[in-house]
Amino acid sequence: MKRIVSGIQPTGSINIGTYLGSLKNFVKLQDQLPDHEFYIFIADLHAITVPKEKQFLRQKIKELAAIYIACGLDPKRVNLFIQSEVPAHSQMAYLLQCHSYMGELERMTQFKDKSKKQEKGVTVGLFSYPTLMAGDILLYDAEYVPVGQDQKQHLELTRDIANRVNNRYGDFFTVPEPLIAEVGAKIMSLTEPTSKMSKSDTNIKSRIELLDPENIIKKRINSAMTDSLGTIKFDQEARPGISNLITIYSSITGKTYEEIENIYDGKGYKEFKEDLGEIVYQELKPIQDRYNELLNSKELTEILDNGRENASKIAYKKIMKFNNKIGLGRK
Ligand code: AQP
Repeated sequence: MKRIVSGIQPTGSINIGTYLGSLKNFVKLQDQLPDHEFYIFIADLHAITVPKEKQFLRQKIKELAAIYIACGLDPKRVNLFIQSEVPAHSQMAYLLQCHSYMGELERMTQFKDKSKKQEKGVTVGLFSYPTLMAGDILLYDAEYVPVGQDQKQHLELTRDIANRVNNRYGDFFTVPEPLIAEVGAKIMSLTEPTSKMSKSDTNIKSRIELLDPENIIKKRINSAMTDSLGTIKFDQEARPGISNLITIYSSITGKTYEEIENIYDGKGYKEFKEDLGEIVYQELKPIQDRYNELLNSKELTEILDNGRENASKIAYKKIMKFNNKIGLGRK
């Protein structure tokens, strides 16, 4: 059976960047690829690479689990689980660290960016993050990994590690391919449209969170940075602000950039932003309703228990085989 694996970190409240770049794509794929098994997880081990307060982390793990299902993941199609509840992820990360080089990890742009932002010490976990991600994927022999543009470099490293292990010990890992959403692969900050919209950006106005109320959603769109030209035209390089809003519009409605430009030909930012605020609100409203039903439900606990059982079986077998392959333990 072919497999698809992906995860999201519970590092904050999920915003429309993660939703459009990742979550919405998972939901589409589960319907488009009925012959694939899905392993989707809450990447809590990744979340602690930058230290988190205990209660905050617990809350965000639970929220993210409910959001996954509220966004339309079908628990009959998808094994949803919490990464730390399947210990093989940490074990595989260590084994892959022993098959990776300092130089290749030092080149990772996410490490360079995130380590610069750390006021206190940078953890070894932040440095070795890509080997944990490689383990997440290779444990399940995933064929495809749906990710946003920013994770492409980590996926390339995963492919390099998989090829290295395969060359050294004989074919063992499936070499995965990235699946990047055509539109929405990189949603930018609303206040600084040349940077990615991020959960941990200290400026709350930079994003719309999936659980934001109607008035906040509309306020954030209205105050999103644009430029003084006033026309609705896509030009990523020269006009990143309006282009980002057009991308959000396009990835929710499915309309092309050209169709959107035609609709707003001769109209200004005010009308465009008002419509976009309503479009985003209408997209998020049913997700919020379902989220509230799920958050403290037995249903959610059962989904996570089931996901853990199914993921553990595969992951445990793969770790045991890898230990054996490289000569660890007893035969
Ligand atoms: N702004 C974005 N546009 C498109 N895709 C995005 N993704 C994240 N932000 C955007 C994609 O969502 C998946 C899960 O991301 P993640 O939470 O595991 O990691 P991240 O990319 O580090 O997300 P953040 O929000 O920037 O988290 P923090 O602030 O904690 O570092 C990935 O596939 C990602 O590409």
